Amino acid sequence: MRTPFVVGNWKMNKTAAEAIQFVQEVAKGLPSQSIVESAVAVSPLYLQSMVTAAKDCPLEIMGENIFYEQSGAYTGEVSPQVLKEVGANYVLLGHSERRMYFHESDEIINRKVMAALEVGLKPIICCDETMGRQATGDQIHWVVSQILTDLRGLTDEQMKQIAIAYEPSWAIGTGTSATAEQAEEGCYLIRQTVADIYNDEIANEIRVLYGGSVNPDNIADLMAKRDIDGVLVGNASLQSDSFLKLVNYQK
Ligand code: G2H
Repeated sequence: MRTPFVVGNWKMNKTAAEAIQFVQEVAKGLPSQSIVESAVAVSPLYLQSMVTAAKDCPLEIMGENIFYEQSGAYTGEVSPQVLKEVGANYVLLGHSERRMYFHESDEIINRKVMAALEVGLKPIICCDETMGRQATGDQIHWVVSQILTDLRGLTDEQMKQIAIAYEPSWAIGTGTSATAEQAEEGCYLIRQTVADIYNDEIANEIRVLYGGSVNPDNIADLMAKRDIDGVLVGNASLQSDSFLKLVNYQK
């Protein structure tokens, strides 16, 4: 039984004051015994303050990115061990915006996955897909080749610490989500790839998320699909009332 996972991704939005206000509002509306796990990926500048503000509520505050070394002469980078030290348990890796604007390759993402696991941070690895690949049949090659490299060298035990998010680039921030069927197809492909590389036990245990214009109106249809265990949400995670609706999608 995989625990449903609703993950917000704020990207480079919100001030420090707005971030604390969000936690206070969400803490009032988040059930303490929810069967849905919730997290929000935020700027490292105020992550620690948010962790402190969220100490009595089950909301996980997580990172949006890390570097692949723990410390050293890497000006401006975020250390995995420090992110863990200040209270993050999860980190997003390989988001399509990291791939597009910062030229992150799958080799780099793989090094980041290893660095996260080394300090007990659980990675949510994003796998993107550009427009048209589903229609041309190139989707399988595209998704599988990312997964093969991103997961290179991970042991069975390490695999149980990760989640993978399927995020078609054409659905990101556009307001046009993939249909539930398209999203299921991508998530199923990822799970099958994990089964092929590892085994059915790991493939059945690992959480696969869908991301791309998820909102309170379409989340229930997406979450009803067999291979979609969670969602990664940008715009609709920014406001506390919308985020709470996402977490309470079953009601
Ligand atoms: C995809 C998603 C969050 P949005 O990037 O990762 O953003 O929900 O705004 O499409």
